Amino acid sequence: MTDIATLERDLLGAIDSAADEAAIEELRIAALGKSGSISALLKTLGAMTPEERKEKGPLINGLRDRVQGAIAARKEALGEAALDARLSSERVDVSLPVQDGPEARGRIHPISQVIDEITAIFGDMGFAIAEGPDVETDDLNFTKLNFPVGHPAREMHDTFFFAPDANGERKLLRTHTSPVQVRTMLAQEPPIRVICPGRTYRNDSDQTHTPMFHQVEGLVIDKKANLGHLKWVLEEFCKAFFEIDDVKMRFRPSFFPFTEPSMEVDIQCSRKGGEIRFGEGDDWLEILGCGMVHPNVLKNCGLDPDVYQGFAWGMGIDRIAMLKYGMPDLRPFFEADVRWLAHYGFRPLDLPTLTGGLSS
Ligand code: 2NL
Repeated sequence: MTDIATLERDLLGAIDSAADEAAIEELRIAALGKSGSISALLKTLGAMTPEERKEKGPLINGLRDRVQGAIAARKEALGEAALDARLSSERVDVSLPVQDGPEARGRIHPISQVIDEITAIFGDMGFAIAEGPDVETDDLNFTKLNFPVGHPAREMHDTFFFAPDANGERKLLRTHTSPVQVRTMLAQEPPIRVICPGRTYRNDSDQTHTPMFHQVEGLVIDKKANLGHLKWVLEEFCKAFFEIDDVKMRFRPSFFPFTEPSMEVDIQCSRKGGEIRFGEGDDWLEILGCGMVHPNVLKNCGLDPDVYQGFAWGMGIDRIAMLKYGMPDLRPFFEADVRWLAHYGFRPLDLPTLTGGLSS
């Protein structure tokens, strides 16, 4: 057997038994690479006599062609085998049940849920949503709202104050969301219809009060906005929010510095066995405060009280969330306990809408 024939037999044998694509590549380099065995043979052609070259040339070139062909064929076969192996090991079983994603495990906090519900109801009545900063000026939180400096009503809104800045101004954590409505009146022309949900703060901490809580306030300013409109808006809200067909409401005289007249509002309820139901029975439960915007507030916000009038109301979100969803204690609202949230939370994709149901 010639050297060339021996080399061919050895190479084809090795190619045939190469186990994977890496092994075949190693063989290709060893035979056809720059310093490969076939490349070395090809190089010898240059030093041969023409007769010798005529004889050996076709033999060496034939060897190269057959080895190249064998490598290509083996590579293809190994590639197909590798793909087959991957396809069978990575097969997807489409009959398996879908695994729960984060949207199925996560929960919406009842306060966020109630804000979404309130937004859906007032949005449907044509109200816009306004938001403002938690850190406010004394002017927007108190003075513009007709709490004069030194007035005792300020004491009921004791809050957290920041150190005075270079101008001696002491910023504070807002005690209600009313400054957002003040900002709205200062920024846009009536007619105004806004609701302002958000975090509020007071220096209060006991069984029924947390230093941070949530409020939603509403404001309507127009030339002829009146108390009848206020009563209708609140009645429609209560029916929609508590998901009842009808409800009696009671408006009792009260006092707020920023409204005149001012009222506290109770809704009809029954209390049987510790369970409160709305829209039935002959008991009452206070749920909000409201009134006609005080002329001083209109003036302070750049509106002429002889041209414009309006009404406003405010309520505690945490409290009405507890009432609607039967939660007995306020404190777990802010404890970030996932077990509580798993029990009282809402599914993220069940967005409250008037047509689809607020709380279902
Ligand atoms: C309550 C009572 C109330 C308002 C808030 C308001 C805002 C402006 C002008 C006039 Cl800018 N009024 N807000 C009015 C009446 C009552 O809240 O008991 N909240 C928990």
